[in-house]
Amino acid sequence: MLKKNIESALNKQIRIEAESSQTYLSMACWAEVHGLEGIAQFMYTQSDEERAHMLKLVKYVNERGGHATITDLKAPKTSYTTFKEMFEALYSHEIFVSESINELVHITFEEKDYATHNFLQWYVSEQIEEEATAKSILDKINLIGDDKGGLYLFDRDIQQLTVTS
Ligand code: OFO
Repeated sequence: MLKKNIESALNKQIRIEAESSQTYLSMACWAEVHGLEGIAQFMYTQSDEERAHMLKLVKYVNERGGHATITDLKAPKTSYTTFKEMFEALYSHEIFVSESINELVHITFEEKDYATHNFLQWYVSEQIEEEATAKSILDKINLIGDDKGGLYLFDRDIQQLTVTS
């Protein structure tokens, strides 16, 4: 049985994952209307992954005798000035999510809830991967700068990333 404070911390994370999914969906739309199919596909996939992260938490809370609560969400930003700005937002969002997961892990440790502590290790590893991906994309975008041809090629490259991951 989940303790109340763990249940509410997990519910907070459910909301964060849902908001992440919406944020990446919104980025996908912005990329798509700007003609960058590869980037759009990458963001659609990210959005689906975040929804899967949310569902995994939902199931866990309900299975452990808690109640996963589905709430309204903060509306994501709908447009960006540049692709660089969008990928910076992606990277800082993933850092924010990692901090939130760390905080959650900390609470489970303090409460001696080792089952939840163990469950959350999957998220810890996932965040290492997601931060690394976001950082390497941002590094590439920084190299490209304002070069339109570079962005075109990058859009093709990122499509491979979506297909192979
Ligand atoms: Fe990338 O946020 Fe989920 O875990």
